[in-house]
Amino acid sequence: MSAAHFDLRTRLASGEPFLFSWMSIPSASLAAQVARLPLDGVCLDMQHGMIGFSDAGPMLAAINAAGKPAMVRALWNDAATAGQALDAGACCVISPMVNTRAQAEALVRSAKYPPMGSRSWGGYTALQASGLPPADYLKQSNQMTMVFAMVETVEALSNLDEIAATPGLDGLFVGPSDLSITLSKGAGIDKLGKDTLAAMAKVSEACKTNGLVAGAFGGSSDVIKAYIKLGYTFIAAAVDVDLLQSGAAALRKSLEV
Ligand code: 3PY
Ligand code: MG
Repeated sequence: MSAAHFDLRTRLASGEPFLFSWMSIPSASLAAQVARLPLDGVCLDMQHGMIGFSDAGPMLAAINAAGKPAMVRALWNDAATAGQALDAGACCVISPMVNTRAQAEALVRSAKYPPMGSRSWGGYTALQASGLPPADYLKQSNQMTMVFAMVETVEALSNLDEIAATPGLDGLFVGPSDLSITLSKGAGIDKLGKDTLAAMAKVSEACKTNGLVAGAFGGSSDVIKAYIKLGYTFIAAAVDVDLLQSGAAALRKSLEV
């Protein structure tokens, strides 16, 4: 593995919680700053953030230049997005709304080179950043990059064992907001609700059984602590806009007399 590439797989294999920031604002300058926060990596949210692909390229470069792992939450589980994010220098793709084994298999196909999948060749940026000759990059890339399927619906829960056993998948990533919305049939969002936590315990167990990394969107310290207790280690800790808001609120409060 080249020195230029952050070895996320080995870091996650340690089992130590990996807490990363989650960006919604499309700015390479801000990404460079966020990468230097005391968190373990940066994920660009291309689903609900305002980040398009032409924003993501320079943002991924800025994060990689800071020596932090750069990740992408894709817009959707389509055939193109995972390969495109990996080509642009992400070391990990998190794909939303993976509800069936067939969708999980399609995700692996788009993110992994043969024989594991059918990712198309052409990772100009990632190849250059890896510092590897093309033949070595081809051989090592499936190992150097990781792919997570988001489990965030009742349908995905009902197919959990088949999804978790998908060859080539590296982890599951729970979206607790969508999960609690579908569990409650739209009644509300409850990231620490009894049903949400019970479902998340099952996902964590399925990860253990299948040698996958258990990931989830946290967002606040009480939620992060609860998910770590359930065995989750790959956790989105905070969103850029929330960090700005909470920093300003804390400053304002500290100035109250
Ligand atoms: C969810 O909680 O549904 C997510 O997708 C996290 O952003
Ligand atoms: Mg979601």
